[in-house]
Amino acid sequence: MRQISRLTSCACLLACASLSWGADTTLLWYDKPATDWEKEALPIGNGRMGAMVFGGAQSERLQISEKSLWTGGPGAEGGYDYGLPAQSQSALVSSIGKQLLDGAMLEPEAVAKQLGRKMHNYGDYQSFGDLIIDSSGAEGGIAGYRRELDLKSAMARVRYQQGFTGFLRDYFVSYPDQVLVGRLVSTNPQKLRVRFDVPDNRTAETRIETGKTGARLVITGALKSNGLKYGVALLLIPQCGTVKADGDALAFEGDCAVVFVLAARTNYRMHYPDYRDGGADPAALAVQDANAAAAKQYSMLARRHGEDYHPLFERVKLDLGAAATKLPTDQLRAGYGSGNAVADRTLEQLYFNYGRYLLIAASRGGSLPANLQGVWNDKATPPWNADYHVNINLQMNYWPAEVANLSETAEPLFDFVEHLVPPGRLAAQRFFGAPGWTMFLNTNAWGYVGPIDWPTAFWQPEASAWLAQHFYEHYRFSGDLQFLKQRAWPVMKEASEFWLATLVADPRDGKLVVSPSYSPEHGPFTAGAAMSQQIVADLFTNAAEAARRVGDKVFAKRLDDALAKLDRGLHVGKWGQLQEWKADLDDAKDDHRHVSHLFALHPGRAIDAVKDVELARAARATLDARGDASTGWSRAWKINFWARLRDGDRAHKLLAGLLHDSTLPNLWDTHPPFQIDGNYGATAGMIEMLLQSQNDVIDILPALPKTWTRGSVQGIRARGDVTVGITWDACGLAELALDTGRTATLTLRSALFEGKFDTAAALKGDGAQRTLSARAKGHYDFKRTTSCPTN
Ligand code: FUC
Repeated sequence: MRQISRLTSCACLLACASLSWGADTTLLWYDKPATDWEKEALPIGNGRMGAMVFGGAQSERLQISEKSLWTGGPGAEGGYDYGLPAQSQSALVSSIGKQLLDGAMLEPEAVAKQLGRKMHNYGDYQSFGDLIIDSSGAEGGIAGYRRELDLKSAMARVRYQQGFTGFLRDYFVSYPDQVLVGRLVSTNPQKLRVRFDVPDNRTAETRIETGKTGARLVITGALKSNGLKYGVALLLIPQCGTVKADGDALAFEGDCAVVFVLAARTNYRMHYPDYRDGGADPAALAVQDANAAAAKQYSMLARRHGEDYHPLFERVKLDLGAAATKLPTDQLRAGYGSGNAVADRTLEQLYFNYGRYLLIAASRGGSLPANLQGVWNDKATPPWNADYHVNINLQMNYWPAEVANLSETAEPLFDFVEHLVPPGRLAAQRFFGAPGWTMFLNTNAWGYVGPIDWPTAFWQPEASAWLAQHFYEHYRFSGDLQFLKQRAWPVMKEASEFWLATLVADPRDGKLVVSPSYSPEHGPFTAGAAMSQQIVADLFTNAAEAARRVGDKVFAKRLDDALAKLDRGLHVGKWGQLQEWKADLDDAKDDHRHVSHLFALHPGRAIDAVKDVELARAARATLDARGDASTGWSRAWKINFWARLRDGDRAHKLLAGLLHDSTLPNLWDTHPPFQIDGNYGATAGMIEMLLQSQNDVIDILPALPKTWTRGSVQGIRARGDVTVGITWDACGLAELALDTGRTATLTLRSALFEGKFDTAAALKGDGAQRTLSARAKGHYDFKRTTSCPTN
């Protein structure tokens, strides 16, 4: 890296940086360093790499993760079987299925004893290590400390004064340059010692090289568990002063700034069954990444990062009436719900922006999808292995992707699911003797597709059908027929083949049901639990539509025929509830966190609250009985449920509960423990409150809570390739802007159309629901013409 001009003086850097430090809804900030990884440290990331910034003054810690560093899997001592038994289990599965069809109800423990399998070398997502920066040289107490995460620039910053010296540090993880970049500025000479600490479950060889323009620390090694190779390259580039080796660390001394770049690579390849890029030398790749980045000036790296990130983040803007606050974010959160409406709106807006930020930071093309912790993990054995649970959690991670106009963040999900199809075919064969593909509760980086032995959750063969929904939804939002043909259809068709082959006729009524069937984490094994039926119905409905679009009429007909005989899982029970099981077993006092039998309401679309009034009432009865208090992701799902039931106040109550009880000081969702799905699920839920389109009607402000008295949202997406802007006030919708990507007849629903409004576009129909003939690249504005007396 060329030396930056000393004219860019440290004083200027400090002053310039402070300009962005107003408290607003795109900034998390704190007045002390973090000490707790989970609750306080601040996450930055580029999808593949993540860093947690602690912001310590004398000793800074950046804990690093890289998505592919997993123990277990192929190469692990004792072997690995992808969760697949060597012998077929299909006779056993169908005999249990038959017992259930004959009316048995089996305890999960009993079924798990027969069908469960011990996870063998399943592995865990790993921490890559810790970048530690010890600072000495300045004397005196610390003053003016501030640590922040700027969501507009995706940069973490730390600033403080020690004695007469001012310090400014900023960090970002660049997607275009695939490195973590840091800049450490001081107004007087500073002394830094920089090292990289590696966890002890791997080999590590450290090499230090110093040159004219800087110094390099390279660590190379392999996980002891499975031999997966990794490499770290850290380059320290002084803008003045000197860098030299100091044992296993690099030491900098100088009176201005030093920049570092850190690259991390493994020889993982997301490819069943080998999962290795055999020829890759991760240390050499990391050195290559770091050298390429270091050839650019800091300002260029920051500019490239901004040019990549900014357009994604800026696509959507939400205004709920927030105002600048002097409160640090932890205090803003702690005070939430205590009577200051403006402060509450400020936190809600910030939380929404943070959800979008976290999705961009944890999911970008070219790496694994966001796991239970996004991309961040500091442990060798994290909760639930920090894996991919597919009975709600991975799916919830991607709920905001389309609606929040970030559809490219779903790319890793599509790649991941496609790569699971080949092992998923074996799961279908070995457990069911069926064609197509399936998988169960959870998976890892190593194509695990079998069931585990956790009785209350292990049986979940609906996972493949649920994941297929994301492919079809991408098509519904984008209208991208090529994506439908080339990527969605193969995944959907094979998932459908699996269910066409395994559904059985229920002697109770002759309908087709899933058996064995198990409602997630709850109740006995039965035939035809609601969630199983609803997910299969959703798949078949989507696949029948898709089949017609891609011209596979024969398959469409098979699906139509099956749908005609399928139990849709929509039974109303004795206390008016939507039944969780086909028999009316629900206990009105049960407050279990899973409400999976409302899948048809969300993320499915079989229950339309406007048309299916009775089913909507039953869903409401179920939710009332389950109650509002729950764990993080469960509250987030309930926001979406209530939004789909068009009850904005109740959806907001769930959001408020989530912020109050299930949100950590760094605004991460807590189950507990930290689980990122709740952040994503709530972000999506906030959009569902403002806009819905699941039933081919663009429904404006379907669930606006009273407490959001005025506001606006720009850039959110409706199905049919439509980008939507909405402004509302105390009288409801005031302005609507639609940008249409395709020629189509759109159906719009809004109370606005019942009053007086202006539009240049021709609308057909009357009342709240109208149709609009939209052009490709069309822009349409609608404005209320009457004034609002309470404004
Ligand atoms: C699902 C949930 C659990 C937990 C786990 C990671 O199984 O039911 O509560 O969130 O995922």
